Amino acid sequence: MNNVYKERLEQLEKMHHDLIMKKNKKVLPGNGVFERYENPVLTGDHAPLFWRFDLNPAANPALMERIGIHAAFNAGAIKHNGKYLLMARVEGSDRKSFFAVAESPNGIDQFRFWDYPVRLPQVKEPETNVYDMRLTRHEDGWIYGIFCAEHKDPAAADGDLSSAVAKAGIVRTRDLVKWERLPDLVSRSQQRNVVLHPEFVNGKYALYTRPQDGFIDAGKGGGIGWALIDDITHAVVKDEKIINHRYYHTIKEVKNGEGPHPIKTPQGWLHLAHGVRGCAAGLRYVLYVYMTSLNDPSELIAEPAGFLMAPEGEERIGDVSNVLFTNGWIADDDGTVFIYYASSDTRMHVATSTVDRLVDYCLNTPADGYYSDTSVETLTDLISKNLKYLGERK
Ligand code: M1P
Repeated sequence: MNNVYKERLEQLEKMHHDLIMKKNKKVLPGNGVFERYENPVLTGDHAPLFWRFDLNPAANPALMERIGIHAAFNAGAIKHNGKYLLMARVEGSDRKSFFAVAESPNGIDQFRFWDYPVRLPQVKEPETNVYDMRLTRHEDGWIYGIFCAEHKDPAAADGDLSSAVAKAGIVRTRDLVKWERLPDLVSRSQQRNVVLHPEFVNGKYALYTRPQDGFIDAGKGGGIGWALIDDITHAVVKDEKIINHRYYHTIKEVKNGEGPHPIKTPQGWLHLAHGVRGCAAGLRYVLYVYMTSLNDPSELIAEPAGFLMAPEGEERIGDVSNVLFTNGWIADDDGTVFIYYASSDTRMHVATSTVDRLVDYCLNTPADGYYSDTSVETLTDLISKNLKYLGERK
């Protein structure tokens, strides 16, 4: 073993160890609805050294990186056997993404990848790329993963090497190690951001969908859809209705999509989603919440105006800048909610809140009035109530 190899290995091992063991702290005072944390929880650099380097000194005397792991983002999340697990979208420098589980004892730091990435069982026509898995522990006893399975568009014109088709791939597992692949979701439109509701509804499986005319563009489609499925082992979207719409001049005018599956609360189902608007800098992705009825999870009962979270500081910059995206959150038994979100298609972060605070935010934050004048009216109302209150205190 030469000195270069030895020194580099020591440095790399120390850096990797320090990164994983770095304590994460809340950024306070925050806005009272949730707290951000100082450090990202998962990045490409969290990938084990034995994924990236050939560690045999005879084969790799300069200890060069052989396989670049570029990013870890858009992670599904689940608590399993007392551990906080992220099902990350890991992207190599070859641009392919794949899934890998990272585990933490506390949900806010020390995320460490399991030794091997997930080897998804393949279907007859294997997809080129896979990403953005939502995990659902369903009342049928299985843990399901629904993800985007992307293929080259068979109808693309000659020379068009970008057009793609998005389908929803479906897998299930009991232990997050052994996976069973079910047939892809059959749907008339392109589907990304498909999420399984955790309970049966009228005896059927229920999916949140996102029907689009194109791979990127919603076209005449878009909105968060809702579809009941007779048989999850041969899932077909027969009827689909939009339960959360896009609107002109809002944070979700271009498109939106369900995040992780909703959390059941005494006041209703609490949903986390992403909304997209266009601007001179391109698309801007933010996170928002809404609630639906316990009796009918497809009935909207509350939606605060605007975003819950938008990119801030270093979150604004990355492979696809100005993007926050979420497909994972964990509601703990004590009511803590761990919101896992990715910034700019590059890294994962956590924010914490509670079920009570998020429900309060949903039910007591004014809804969008869709006009500047209604925004001023809402603001004026709060200002006058506050000034009266402050005056009475004097
Ligand atoms: O690049 C931002 C996001 O773009 C897509 O989002 P949507 O499904 O709303 O079109 C997805 O590719 C997502 O992975 C990505 O983070």
